[in-house]
Amino acid sequence: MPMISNHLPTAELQALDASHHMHPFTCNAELAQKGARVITRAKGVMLTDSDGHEILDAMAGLWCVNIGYGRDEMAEVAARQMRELPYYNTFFQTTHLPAIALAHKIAELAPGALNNVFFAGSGSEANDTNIRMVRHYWAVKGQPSKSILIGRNNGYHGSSVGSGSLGGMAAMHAQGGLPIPDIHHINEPNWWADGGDMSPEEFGLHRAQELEQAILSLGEDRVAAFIAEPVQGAGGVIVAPETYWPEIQRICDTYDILLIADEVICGFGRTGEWFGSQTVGIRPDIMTIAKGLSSGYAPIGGSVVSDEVASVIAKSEFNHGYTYSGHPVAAAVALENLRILEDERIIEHVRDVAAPYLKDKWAALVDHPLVGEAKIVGLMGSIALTPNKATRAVFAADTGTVGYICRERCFANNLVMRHVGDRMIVAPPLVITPEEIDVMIARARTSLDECHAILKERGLI
Ligand code: PXG
Repeated sequence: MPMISNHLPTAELQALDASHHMHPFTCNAELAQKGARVITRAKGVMLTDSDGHEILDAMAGLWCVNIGYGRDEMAEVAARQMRELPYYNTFFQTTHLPAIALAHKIAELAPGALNNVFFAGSGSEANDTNIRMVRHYWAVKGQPSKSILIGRNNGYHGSSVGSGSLGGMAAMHAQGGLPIPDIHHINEPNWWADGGDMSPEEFGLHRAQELEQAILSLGEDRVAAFIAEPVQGAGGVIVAPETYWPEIQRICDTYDILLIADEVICGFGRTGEWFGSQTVGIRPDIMTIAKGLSSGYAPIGGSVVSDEVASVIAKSEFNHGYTYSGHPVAAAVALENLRILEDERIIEHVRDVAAPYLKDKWAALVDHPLVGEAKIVGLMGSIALTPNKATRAVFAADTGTVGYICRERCFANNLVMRHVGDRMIVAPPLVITPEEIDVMIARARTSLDECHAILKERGLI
């Protein structure tokens, strides 16, 4: 095997990568032709690649590096924990300090009666836990027929068979036999795409009431839970109209349906509160957490469970768990991350400084000829690209063609801004400063201009 190091030329690293590494959510044959961009180091909000480019990471990795890159304290805590106790399980009547302390801390931070944590290695695993836990909860309560979970089209809850089924990504359901039985989906509250002539408020109510219709048609005695992201992330940063969440909460209360808030993206400060549920004003029975829990420095996720649900689950053995549930190194790293978020008042920074500063500049992007709407909550934002703002038209080219062109311009301008279809999205590290926000917006505007010129040149607009 060759010595693989940063000192190899980029083309060689790319060839080695293409020869053995299968990338997730990627057409690997196409990538092999092009070569993956090799990221070698990172600090704060900036990535460095193998050619020495400095790239502003407006996606915080995959929406996870909340405290920013390159924090030495995190490395030190990981090394210390590896020396002291690199691994032990929590299955057979044992526990360890990092798991005890982290569960305690999460219970302190989580709202209401969400005082119990079941650890997993990722958001997908945690949502798989949730499927089994809510079904088991109703079974223990003598209502085993309550086994259906309702999710939303275009929602994202992970990529395993269970969590991918909860999600409503058509492209994922098309591969590998998803969804599993007893998962149902309702439509998402995406006013820009689907609102037609309704006002956003009318539309929000209308889409929330789809949950009530689904419960009534499936049968109240068949539905276990509803799962949704407080702000839909991977679906394109879709912010529900204000009427939506109060109605969802009412419906869950009325029909005794558990509410699962998937906080994998929204949790740990992204929306300007500790949890997105606080921002949108809901009282979930379970929250899914991952990503920002450790700021991506170690893989860890979990389900934060209400006292009521946990007390029912506690009555008998729940035959479920992962080798790495509560992994001591990951838990210690997560605890240090929470300490940094708290001590450095990073959530206050989002709420009082970064989000208000970005909000105006983000909203101003609608002045650009390609931008139809600009939505933002805390530090997660999206813009809808359109050939005609007034009619909220879509491009004649296949969905995502224009978004991809724009994303490629961003990349060329040293900005990581993603596209979901023809929406462009950002979710930078929470520590981003106003000066860095200026750089982000300037690069985004340049990229939008270049994209606009390309669309004209190719007759796509
Ligand atoms: N829930 C939500 C809301 C997520 O965003 C998961 C669960 C699954 O977490 P894990 O740790 O199993 O990946 C996610 C993950 C994208 C993208 O392209 C988003 C995610 C993952 C990969 C890609 O935006 N979100």
